[in-house]
Amino acid sequence: MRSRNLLKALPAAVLAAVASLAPTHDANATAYAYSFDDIFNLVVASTPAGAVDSVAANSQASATLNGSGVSTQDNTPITEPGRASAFDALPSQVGIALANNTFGPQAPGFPGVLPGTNFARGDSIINQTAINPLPPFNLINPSTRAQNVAEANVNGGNTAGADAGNDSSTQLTFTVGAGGATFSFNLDADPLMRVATQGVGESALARLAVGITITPVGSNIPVFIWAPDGLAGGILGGVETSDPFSLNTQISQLTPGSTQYDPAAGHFAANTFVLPAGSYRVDLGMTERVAVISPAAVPEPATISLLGLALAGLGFGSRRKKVAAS
Ligand SMILES: [Ca+2]
Ligand SMILES: [Ca+2]
Repeated sequence: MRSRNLLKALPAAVLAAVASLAPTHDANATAYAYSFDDIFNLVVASTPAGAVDSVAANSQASATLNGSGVSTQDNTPITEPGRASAFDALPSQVGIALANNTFGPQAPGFPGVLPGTNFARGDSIINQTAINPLPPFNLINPSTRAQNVAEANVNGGNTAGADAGNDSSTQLTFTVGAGGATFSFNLDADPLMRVATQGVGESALARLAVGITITPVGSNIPVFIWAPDGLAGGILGGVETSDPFSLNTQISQLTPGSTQYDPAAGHFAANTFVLPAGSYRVDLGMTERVAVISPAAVPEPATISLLGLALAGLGFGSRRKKVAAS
């Protein structure tokens, strides 16, 4: 009895001992992801010129690192007296402390990572709105600029995960008169995404999204959907006139190496078909997301083979002892 218990306990003990002594790969490997988008010169216009009934916006950011998360947002009504027409979430960050609206990548150059550092962060701001900030909320003046960043970096050699994200969204409602109206959207965009991993088993993901929808008030079925994808089409209820590259895409790195998405700034434009009389809501949204994983160190394949031999040896020994005892 005593001998059998000892034998049953041994493989686990051997496993633990060998694992603790085993050389590990990826001990200093790092996974990194960065997603940034800058939407500027955004102008919403209607023909005939109209006014909106209400406007709201939300700038928010969030980040988590190894299960510890934070989030921030700013959705103060634009009609607040004396308030500039900006919505500016404070940075959400874990493991790093950067000034509000630090949008540049923290890893140097491309491909870049930050060895020894674990952090996740998100930040966002809507600088202006496409609607005058005071009644009667006229469209067109001034234009909007919105910037979002999500960035995360985790070091290898331990179990770590991080994700960061942020959203900027603006909703406005307007009433179209008896003659109907056509809306146009013009914007410039300059995104940048980077992902890099150094070790086997690590992963890094970055993605971005930009979308505009128009939905009749009281309905949940949009009559206009536009998500620039760099291709002809990808629009419902209107016509795309400029869509030079995708604003709804992602990059990932699942083997050691790096990938970058860095188109030159481009202009995007589309307009709706004639919208009949009624009340509508416009949603303008942009999102950045990153996720990085650097798994716990694992034994080298060669070590696993040695461990297998050791366990096989133990099994062989136990059988011999049983034979000898019977
Ligand atoms: Ca901010
Ligand atoms: Ca398109």
